[in-house]
Amino acid sequence: MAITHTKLQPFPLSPPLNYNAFHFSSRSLSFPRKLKHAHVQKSPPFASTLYKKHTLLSYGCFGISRSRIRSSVSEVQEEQNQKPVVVKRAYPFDEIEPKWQRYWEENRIFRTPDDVDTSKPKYYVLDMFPYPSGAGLHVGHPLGYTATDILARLKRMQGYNVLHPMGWDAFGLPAEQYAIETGTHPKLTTLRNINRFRSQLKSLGFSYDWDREISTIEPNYYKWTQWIFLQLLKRGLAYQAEVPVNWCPALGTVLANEEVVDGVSERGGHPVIRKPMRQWMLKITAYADRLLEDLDELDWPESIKEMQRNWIGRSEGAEVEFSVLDSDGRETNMKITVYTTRPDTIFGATYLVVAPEYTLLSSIVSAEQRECVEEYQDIASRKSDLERTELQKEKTGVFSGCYAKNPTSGEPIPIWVADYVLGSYGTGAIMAVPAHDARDHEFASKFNIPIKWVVTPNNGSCIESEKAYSGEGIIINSSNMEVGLDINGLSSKEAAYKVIEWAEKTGKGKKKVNYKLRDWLFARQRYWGEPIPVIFLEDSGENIPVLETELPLTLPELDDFTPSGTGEPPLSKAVSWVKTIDPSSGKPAMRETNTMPQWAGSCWYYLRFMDPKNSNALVDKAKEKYWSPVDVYVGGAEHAVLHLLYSRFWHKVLYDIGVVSTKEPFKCVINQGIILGEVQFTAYKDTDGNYVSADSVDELGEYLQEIIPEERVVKSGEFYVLKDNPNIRLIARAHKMSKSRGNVVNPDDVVSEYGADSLRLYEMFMGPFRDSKTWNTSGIEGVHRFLGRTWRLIVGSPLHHGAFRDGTLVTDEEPTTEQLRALHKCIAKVTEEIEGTRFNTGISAMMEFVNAAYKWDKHPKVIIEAFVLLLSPYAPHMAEELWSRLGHPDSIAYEAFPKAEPTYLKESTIVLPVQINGKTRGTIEVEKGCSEEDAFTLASKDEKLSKYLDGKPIKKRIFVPGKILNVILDRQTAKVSSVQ
Ligand code: ANZ
Repeated sequence: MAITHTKLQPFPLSPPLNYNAFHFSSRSLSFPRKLKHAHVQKSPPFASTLYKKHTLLSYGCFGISRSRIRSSVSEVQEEQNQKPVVVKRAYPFDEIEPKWQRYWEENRIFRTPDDVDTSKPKYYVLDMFPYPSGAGLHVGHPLGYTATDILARLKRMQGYNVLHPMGWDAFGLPAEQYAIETGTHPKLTTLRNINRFRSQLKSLGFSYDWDREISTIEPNYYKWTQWIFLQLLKRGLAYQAEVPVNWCPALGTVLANEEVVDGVSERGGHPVIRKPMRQWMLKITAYADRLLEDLDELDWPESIKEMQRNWIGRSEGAEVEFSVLDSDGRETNMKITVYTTRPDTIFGATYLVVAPEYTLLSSIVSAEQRECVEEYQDIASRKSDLERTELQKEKTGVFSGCYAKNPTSGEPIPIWVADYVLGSYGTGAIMAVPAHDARDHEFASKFNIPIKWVVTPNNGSCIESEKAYSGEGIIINSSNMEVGLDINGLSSKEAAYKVIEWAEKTGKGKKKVNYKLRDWLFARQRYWGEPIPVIFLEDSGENIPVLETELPLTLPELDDFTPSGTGEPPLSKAVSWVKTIDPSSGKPAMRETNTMPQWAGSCWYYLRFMDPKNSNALVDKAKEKYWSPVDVYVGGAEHAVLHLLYSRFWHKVLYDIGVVSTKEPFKCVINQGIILGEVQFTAYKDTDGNYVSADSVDELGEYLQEIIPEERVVKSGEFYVLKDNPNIRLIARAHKMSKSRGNVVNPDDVVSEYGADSLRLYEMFMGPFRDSKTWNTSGIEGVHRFLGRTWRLIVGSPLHHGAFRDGTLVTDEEPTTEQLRALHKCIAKVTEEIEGTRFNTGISAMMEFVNAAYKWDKHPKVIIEAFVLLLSPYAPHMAEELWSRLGHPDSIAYEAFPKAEPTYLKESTIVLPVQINGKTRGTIEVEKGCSEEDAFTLASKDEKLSKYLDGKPIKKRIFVPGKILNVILDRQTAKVSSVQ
């Protein structure tokens, strides 16, 4: 954990709290000038940042008050002997929040009944469940969780049955690595982390149904993960294959991709090679078309859909055979089949390339070239596919020593081995057309291979250039009547069609659809994962599924989690567990020692939440039918591809076998933006130590950089400059929060300082939900003040001893039309904005309402009650407290959400410009049908306009109803009267 969580207790809160300090009204009160640096020094790092920020507070933010006010957050007792700071709160959130959290828990307020209730519509709102890491919650977590919580609370109040659950994606590498380092069982670490996460989430007041909590590491959960695996196995969708893995000889273990950095192990920096190993694979490719087609119906961000389409990577083309030639140039019966998406360019194929791992390579390579080909293969085995296919990387390759025949031109062409061709895509071999493919062009230019132009753009230009022309066009140089093929003059499309037709007729090839999507490697050489429920007979090696009745197959206890050193997974050390008997034949057998990848448990957890305790089925049919699909699924964009694709795949398999009733699991997916750390300011200095303005820093000069504390910075126009030297412009940057930068904000600290409602409100107010935003502590202070102001509006100012009166200040009066208008405008806006997931503007509407309400003498109960209902999804603790003070014995959570009445939404006033002697001097707000006389009376009372009108004789008034009031003063009379 980056920041130690220490409450500000060294500076005790003297009971009872003196809330008087939080009055907004007093203009004369100023913020204590010198901040308590005693505190800054003694307090934990987070607290010190908060306190430093007070010097920069912009009190007028969020339209609350323009007047300078005394800190509503903290007051500093300034004394010469530097007495400790007393932290004060804008309202007693520290009493309210635990109280209501306890109430919700004890009364299980958010429990979704087990039985299906079809009398009401349903709403299933889901968060991507977290991996309970040792670092605890990050402020990024509550961003998505607050949004879903607001939606859940709104929908409950709108009469829906809401499913809003939480659980843990709890298998994973960090716990296992920690176990290897310390010998602590991963389960212990994981459970400890889960407990911490749970209590942190509870402290934020999220309305989860905790009775439905699930964890992927619990046998009664992974029983069903294993069950799904068996169904995949039964349908031929799980199979074994030799697949290259990241093998680290020095560590004697297989590494996950994330443990390999630049070809070496993250731990120890040892070389890692790609080595084929027996692995379980899942045939996701069998679902490629459906995964692609069904994307169209989903209400997901277009960017994610596009990423999924690219990942699936469907391409249409052809497979064409090229015969390998012997040393005399005669065709042998060896063939190389290439995959191409541009059969129209086939006459331009001047060489073939096979991937270094191409299976036939050793049988075609010439004796002279064998050694250098093998050396090349060895080097390529250490590179990842990504490194190999990077466009910018210089192309490498070796000649195989042999040739093939271009089946269309009849010409012999060399066969090269190059790592820009991947063994795992298409056929692992390509026909290279350097004139029309950039990679081939670069390669051919480097190795002096002929380049033959066969496509010309429609306008006939740009041919034989320095670069490949990869567009479509008109075919040239592409005719050979000996083989019966002439495509000259055809368009690329027509030519491609004709080449495929010719290849199919002559038996030289066929049309082919290819996918980038690979089958899913489903085995890990790890301890901390779900055991794969398969045994192998000792005599034949045949694999036999574990009987469904024997599930769950639980993970055996193990004390030693270190890798075996042979590549065998750690589970192979559990000898008595591994050795077993096949129940049907009675033969000795060995259990599978690979485990499932972390993705497995998260593939279907949303289904288990519908029926978490069912021991007879993964999910009850009626429950699934009622709750499916998930209505809104919120999480980070980092899961845009794999998690969402894998769970869609499993869901479709479950659909095919009748376990689920919908084709897709998640109707709507929303990605929250990331939260970056506070903006950091950097100044440049020259070698003499003088500041240099950032705009005059050139790349040639040598500069030192200095981080400038926020209190030394001011904004000047669009830029940030040094306060004491505004000519020096600074660089302002926000970085991703990370331990190493020390800019991680711990939500616990924010909660103890400002309360959960303030954190929730702030995270929603930071900016549009989907955008990236920067953390800014003074922003929390702003929303905290808003909550304090709301509290005082309804409950009143603190009594002389600092406590608050019971009940509220509301009256039983009938509301005025003005009050009803303000309220219904707010209802309409808040509802619309929550439903459109524009939570920030929903808050602005509530702030506007509170501002307006402060101007009223009386606060009728009906108006205030409706406002408290509106506030409740955002700031549920405060809303519960106010609701109960308003005399309601039950929780606010299931009260009807207010509905806006259209009659009060019509704008009844207009803003009328007022001119004096033809010059616009101000505006007045008037009723729509207002008369000239009323408009004039209002204008003369207006503070600004009255200066111009006051006592002066008027020559003429020009009034255009609804448009303008122009007052012409009688200068003549005015002069005379002033002389008299
Ligand atoms: C000849 C050609 C001519 C190509 C031309 C392209 C342009 P997508 O769309 O991604 O499927 N290719 C085929 N298999 C490959 C492999 N295993 N590794 C690397 N490249 C491979 O791309 C298909 C195109 O990528 C194929 O079409 C092939 O090059 C190359 F003007 O064939 B083409």
